[in-house]
Amino acid sequence: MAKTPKSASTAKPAGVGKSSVSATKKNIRRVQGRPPKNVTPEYPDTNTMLDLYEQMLLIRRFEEKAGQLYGMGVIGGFCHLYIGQEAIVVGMQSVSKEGDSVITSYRDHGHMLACGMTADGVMAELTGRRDGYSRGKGGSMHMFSREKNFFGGHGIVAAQVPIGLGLAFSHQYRNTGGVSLTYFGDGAINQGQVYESFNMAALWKLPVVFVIENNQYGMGTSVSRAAAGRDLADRGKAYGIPGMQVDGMNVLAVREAGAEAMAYCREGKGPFILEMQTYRYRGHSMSDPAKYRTREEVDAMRKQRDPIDSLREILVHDGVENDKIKALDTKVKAIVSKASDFALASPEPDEAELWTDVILEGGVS
Ligand SMILES: Cc1ncc(C[n+]2csc(CCOP(=O)(O)OP(=O)(O)O)c2C)c(N)n1
Ligand SMILES: [Mg+2]
Repeated sequence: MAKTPKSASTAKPAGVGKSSVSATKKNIRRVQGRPPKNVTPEYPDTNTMLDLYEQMLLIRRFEEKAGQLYGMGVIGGFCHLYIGQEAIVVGMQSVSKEGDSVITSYRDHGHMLACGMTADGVMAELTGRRDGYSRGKGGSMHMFSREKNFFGGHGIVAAQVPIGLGLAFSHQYRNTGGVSLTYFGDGAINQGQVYESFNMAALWKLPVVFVIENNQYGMGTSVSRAAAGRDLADRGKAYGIPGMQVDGMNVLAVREAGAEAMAYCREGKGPFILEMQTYRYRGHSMSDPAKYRTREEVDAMRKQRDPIDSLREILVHDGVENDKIKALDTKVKAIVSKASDFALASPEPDEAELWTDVILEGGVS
């Protein structure tokens, strides 16, 4: 089991508030099923924690920049920010293996960066430029990378769930040993296709982790007004799929739960559900003024539960020098600033490209 970080048992650093920053069983509630033994990652060493910190910060700063560019009219169309939810994809990727596949909704920039897609390429796509991942023709919701096993980027709520199931089938059929990490929201969980996918995944014991990112809202509707039965981790019970409810604002808890879930899948036992309890700080999309909740609610989350601040406090408490942390802040700022410059210097697609890459001819290799 993960070692409890010192900061959890001593006086809490300012800003951590009531939430525990350690990955203890308090942060994870098991719904059903026994985990395989010895799969929990060790309490990470300092370098691993610095890496987690850097990755979460990269997503945060990248998204802030995207929000800024959107406000300036440089990014158009849809743009859904992931700010507040960074611990989920960073924690999951940190315990995934080469060859695992990832698929998600339209709130996808964080997933791309965590999969190793470049900030330059993602920002160029957001700004509709030729050097973007979809050559400037896809935008925020439509980027893919075969090389990094990232399968989008899907604008239709829950549409990615049966596709994620298909990716799991492919892992099993081709015997790759990989797992399909299929992310979707609390708004998607009530869709019929999700349960058809649960059924088939359980029946065929497909290696898929269904990651529910429960950020408490589907557009302007709170989960309490939309979902009967609040524990979304339970939703696989009828199919015998084990589930866990996880503190999704705590990257260490996410790692621990993710490692268990993925090990379960790799042992050929079938699917696993993780309900990540999280929060999005921004509106649903850039055009949402978010009037359906109070400023106090958002501020309380930011102050007491922020995944990046919490990890920074653990690092400081564990004796990491402030300069080392500041150097990462500077490094991340430079990556994002370079990405923005790169995007703005890239030309828009040529008119002649209007009909290219619309339909893929010759199949996927
Ligand atoms: C099938 C379908 N119905 C409705 C919409 C409109 N819509 C876009 S996002 C969204 C809310 C989804 O919320 P959730 O699954 O919680 O994801 P989050 O935005 O919170 O990440 C809705 C209803 C859509 N895109 N597709
Ligand atoms: Mg939601």
